[in-house]
Amino acid sequence: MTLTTDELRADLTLEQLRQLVGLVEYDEAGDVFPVTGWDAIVFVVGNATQTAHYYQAAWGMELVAYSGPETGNRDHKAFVLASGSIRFVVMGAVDPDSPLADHHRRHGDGVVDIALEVPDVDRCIAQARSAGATVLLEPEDRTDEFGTVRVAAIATYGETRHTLVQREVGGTTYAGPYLPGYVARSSSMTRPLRVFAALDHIVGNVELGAMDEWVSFYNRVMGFVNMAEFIGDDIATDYSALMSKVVANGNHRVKFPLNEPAIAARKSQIDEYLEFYRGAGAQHLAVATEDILASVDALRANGVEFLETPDSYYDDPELRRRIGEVRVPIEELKSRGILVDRDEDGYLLQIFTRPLGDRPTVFFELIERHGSLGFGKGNFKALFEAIEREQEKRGNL
Ligand code: TYF
Ligand code: FE
Repeated sequence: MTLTTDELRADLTLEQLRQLVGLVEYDEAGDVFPVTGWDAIVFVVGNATQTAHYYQAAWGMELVAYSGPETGNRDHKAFVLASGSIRFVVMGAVDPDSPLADHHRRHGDGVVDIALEVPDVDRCIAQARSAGATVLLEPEDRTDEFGTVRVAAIATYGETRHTLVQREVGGTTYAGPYLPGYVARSSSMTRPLRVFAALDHIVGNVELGAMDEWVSFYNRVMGFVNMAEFIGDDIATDYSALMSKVVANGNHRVKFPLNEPAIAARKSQIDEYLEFYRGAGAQHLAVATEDILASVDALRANGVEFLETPDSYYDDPELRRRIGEVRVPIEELKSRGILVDRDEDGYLLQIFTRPLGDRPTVFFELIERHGSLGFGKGNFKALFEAIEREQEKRGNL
């Protein structure tokens, strides 16, 4: 296997990336829609200038590129932030009549585009079209002094899209800081710690009854496979009031859990999201970190707020027995509120932030994998109870 752009961008070896996000071997020749990895996660926000500052100051990301009025883009400002193999783009309207302003009015801060890097845009679009996907942008070349990229886009759930980015065109790899139209930009901010190493998964919340349709979309259109972990009726009715299934691309670099609300007596956390996002959208972004303890300490010091885990979680003898030995004493996890889960392949440590913006919609998860390829199934009860405590405080339960 050759190095992917992800690894090159992050200066990670394939083995490091495999440990961070759980890659698997697969036969690329049989893939109808080959995906190399994540290209960028694009957010529309109310104030991109300040959001770019937040991702640097709180999360230690690095400003690498920019587009805006000074570069000839009168519609909006866009800041490109990087950390490890992760690239975020935050966009905010400058022109009051920008379509981004309308988008923000409806959805608030959120993810508009989960852009994926692919080796052959035209092949992907031909496959997507034949499988009935909505093509939002036909394949086109974009060129500047740094070279050419070929892009296209297809629609996914809600008003979310997948832009497909081919960075090697005619044997030459694009050498610019992001995409044609963007200029390199850095900032004077000091970054204390690299928190983000790689993106692990992005969860989509879809409407009641739509989960299986979207699982089928990723199967048919993009050749994604179903992963074993899911939340069925059992968990749904007991505490979470949601159902969930997970799809992944061939090598599991890109993983998409998809949630739908389950019919329950109380308003589910997914209903709350759908109400405040005004429809389906990306719910949480899980970021793989090399040291979740150091990351949580640094993030707390920078003012990032996490969901609280009650002491009873750590004192439960059943949990203690199930998780066995992990790399630190349980007290270290307890003092930080970090959750732990174990399955047949290994264990994982994880923690969830409060919603990032004003609406109770998008949030982050930090995850440190030690062999486990799962999503923390053993933590669903404790996690969903924590989310419901927050929902109750907001008056949305
Ligand atoms: O990605 C996952 O499946 C886990 C668990 O609203 C989860 O992180 C599932 C649903 C949810 C929050 C977390
Ligand atoms: Fe998750």
